Amino acid sequence: MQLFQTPGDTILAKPASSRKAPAKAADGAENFALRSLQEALEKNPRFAASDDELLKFYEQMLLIRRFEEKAGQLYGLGLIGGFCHLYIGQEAVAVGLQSALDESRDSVITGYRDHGHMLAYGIDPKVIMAELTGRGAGISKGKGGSMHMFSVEHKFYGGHGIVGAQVPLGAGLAFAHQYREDGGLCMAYFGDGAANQGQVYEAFNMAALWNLPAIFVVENNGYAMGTAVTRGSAETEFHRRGTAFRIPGMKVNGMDVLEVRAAAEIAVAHVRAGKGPVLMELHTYRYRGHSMSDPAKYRTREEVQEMRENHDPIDAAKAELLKRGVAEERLKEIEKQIRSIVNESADFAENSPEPDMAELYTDVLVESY
Ligand SMILES: Cc1ncc(C[n+]2csc(CCOP(=O)(O)OP(=O)(O)O)c2C)c(N)n1
Repeated sequence: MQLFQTPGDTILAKPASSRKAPAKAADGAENFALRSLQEALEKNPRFAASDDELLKFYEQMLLIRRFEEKAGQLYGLGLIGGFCHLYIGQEAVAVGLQSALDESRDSVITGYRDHGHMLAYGIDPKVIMAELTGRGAGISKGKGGSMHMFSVEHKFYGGHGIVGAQVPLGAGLAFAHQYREDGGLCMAYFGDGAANQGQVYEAFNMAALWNLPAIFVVENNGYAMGTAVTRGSAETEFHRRGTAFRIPGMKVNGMDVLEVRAAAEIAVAHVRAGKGPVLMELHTYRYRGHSMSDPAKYRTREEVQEMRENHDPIDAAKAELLKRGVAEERLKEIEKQIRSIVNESADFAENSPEPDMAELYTDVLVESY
């Protein structure tokens, strides 16, 4: 059985440059407009990172990985309640894409699998962990938990538990950037499952019609909870789903942080030039269950193992750094520093008080309307 198009399949097996271009449609010019960004990526499929830049990506991905592992442990200990969706395996997506954004003006919005996007946007791990454990010092004052984190200061607009809701909200954020003429764009992430929601296409239509500065990102991790992409989607090439709205698409290997960054630069340049929205499909994989309560009966252990062993984005970055001659000692030092940042965030969270009772009624709508 063909599982889905990510693991071990064409996109991960071959670099973007060697992928076969589809036949040109009769309306060549229009087809080119929709494929022009993909073609630009195929010409230069990997970002030419300096050693320091690659080290930074490695460090950020490792921070997300270790943070998420710690969150998984705290969940097991009963210190985190409610839902918790881990991002382990998908780190290269948030790190590669957001490294191309300008944190001072660009906004980011995503679904419930949100910790990695916050860490990639420079948000303090302490306030994220405090939120996960329901403490008053948390980024949403301990009242939002894993799925509902938010920081206007960091232009991070959630953290949304309603599948797909972040897409029209993201279009709204993009509209605000355009209206205020602040030069920013909105990056709106959603999953392959969310991509089948009607509201996504209403948002695409408006975004294209109004030429909004939006980058829509499908994180195609192969599954919507326990439903494999091929079981739930008639069109599994998600990057093509903007075609009806004349939104150019890009298909990217989300397990290679340098390809992700190269793709991000192309998309950002397009949007900043006022050419309207872009739709990116990032092929990726989540190693853990959908949430912490996932029986994982829909895939084999071997499939997960194959991805971990042969396509891991952090291992790949590490191998590349070593190949470039970066000393192993330096990588070990980074690993050590990250462990201590993550441990500090867990200690901070565990030692922080729960929200004050008075907080029950703040930031909550209590009147009838
Ligand atoms: C409107 C709505 N419908 C259903 C759900 C239940 N639900 C939560 S996650 C999920 C699957 C989403 O999968 P995908 O978009 O692929 O994202 P992933 O979890 O893989 O990151 C569903 C159906 C929900 N939260 N909201």
